[in-house]
Amino acid sequence: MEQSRIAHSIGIALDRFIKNNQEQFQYASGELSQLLRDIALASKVVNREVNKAGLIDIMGALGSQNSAGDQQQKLDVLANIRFTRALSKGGEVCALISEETESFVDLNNEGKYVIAIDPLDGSSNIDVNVSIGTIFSVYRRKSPEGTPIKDIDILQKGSEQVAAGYILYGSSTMLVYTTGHGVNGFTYEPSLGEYFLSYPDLKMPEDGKIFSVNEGPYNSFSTGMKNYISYCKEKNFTARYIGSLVADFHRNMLKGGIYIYPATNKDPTGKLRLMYECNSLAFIAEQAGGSATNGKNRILDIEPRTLHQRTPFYVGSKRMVEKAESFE
Ligand code: AHM
Ligand code: MG
Repeated sequence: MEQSRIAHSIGIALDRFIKNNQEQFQYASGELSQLLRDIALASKVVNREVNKAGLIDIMGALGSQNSAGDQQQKLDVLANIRFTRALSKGGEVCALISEETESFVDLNNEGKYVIAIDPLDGSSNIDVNVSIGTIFSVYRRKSPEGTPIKDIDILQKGSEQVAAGYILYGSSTMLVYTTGHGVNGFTYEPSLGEYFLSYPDLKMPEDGKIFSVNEGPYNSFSTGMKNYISYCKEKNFTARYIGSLVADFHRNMLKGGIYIYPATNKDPTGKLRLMYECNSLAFIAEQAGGSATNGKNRILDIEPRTLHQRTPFYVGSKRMVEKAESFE
């Protein structure tokens, strides 16, 4: 009782919160706690670099492309380096799946965990000073430690996640995560260099009035999707779309809303990546009482076949996701 009171006190530092809640983990050996601390530490370094973006010459395109053919920005590359370094040093992670690398990175250690990460999502917003984010998923490896990494370790369904979270580099920096026991949000205090609990046991409103869709490719949406957008407009819902998944998701989680990236002519299977964009947010949404589907099926039940697989994504308040699906 006392423990849970402390664990949910607003203002508790992230490190202490992780420690106090460690016994909730199914395998409470302290490694997952360390891993979360490693992610938090790397995010502070990335946060510093994001905040310096306009001051030193780290903005702008690097000129290379990532595995999906997108233009890589320098900060994407830097963030990937920071997170990879932090996660490989700790020894808890044996393999890393990243938006920025073609195949998974084998960290050649006895670590029990596999991480899927988008080190800096919303890259088109980096140069224009708009919120961006980091998204991560944590899985337990399935094959015995000390043996080579196998597909069963890497291509796990979202429902197998043991933890997931995101960092939002916004008007303030926030780290939001779940280990399957609800969702908690922490705000970064830059002068102290520490995250503090600001949103204990976050719950997404069951219904909402915000819809977040890029309507640019409207002509190539399915009839169902077009009809759902008409429905939102008839209902006088509010349209809000930043083009940064973490920011759009975070707003809808706090205020009640739906984010949709449907199939389009350009991206017939959707634009967003299952393994390091959708699964993590789907886990968080469900833990907060919301839901996430591909328009028909639960995101967390999709069997991944490839690392960079894409999927249509409907995520947000439960009733809104149900309503959107009913149009498909
Ligand atoms: P990225 O991984 O290249 O940054 O792309 C993912 C981003 C999401 O953050 C965002 O929701 C979406 O792409 C925006 O796409 P669009 O510009 O087509 O609306
Ligand atoms: Mg991304």
